[in-house]
Amino acid sequence: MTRPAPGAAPVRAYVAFGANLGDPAAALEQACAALDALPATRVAACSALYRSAPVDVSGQPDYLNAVIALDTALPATALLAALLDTERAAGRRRDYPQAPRTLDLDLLLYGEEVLDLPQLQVPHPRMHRRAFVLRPLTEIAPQVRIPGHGPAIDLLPGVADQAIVRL
Ligand code: PH2
Ligand code: MG
Ligand code: MG
Repeated sequence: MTRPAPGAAPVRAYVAFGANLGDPAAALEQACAALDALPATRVAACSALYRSAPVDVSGQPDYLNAVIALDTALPATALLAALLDTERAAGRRRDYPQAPRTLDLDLLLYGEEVLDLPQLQVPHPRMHRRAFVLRPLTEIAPQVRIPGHGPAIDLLPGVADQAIVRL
């Protein structure tokens, strides 16, 4: 079930922020303000920025990554739509898959739910093997569990070879 009943307790969701074009620090600030302004949603925490080498792509500038914690009563699919709107408002273009970007907002976790929809998979299917997600996520949520993978903190040794620096 992805639609909370009216008055239901908010769900803790985690969103990955990534950018390797433009002014990523400003984009993170704007993204947090935009997410905090969504209906029935507030930003609960935002990690530091991390500089990371591109993963699964080559020949791109380094990324700046972070993770944002939200408490939201929006259904997961409505939250996803809001993330895509926020990307577009920040001038995100999709010239080709994995193109460098001004703002990427990926829904990582929505409570403990597991969703496998055509447009949305939660937990994010690659989050458990990416230091640029696990490092900022465990900074703000050291106890968080990834359904199907266990405590996020236990996954850090497996990504220790990935180049990443906390700024
Ligand atoms: N995002 C990708 C592909 N590779 N690498 C890093 N370091 N950070 C990202 O945010 C990132 C990536 C696709 O969204
Ligand atoms: Mg992404
Ligand atoms: Mg994305």
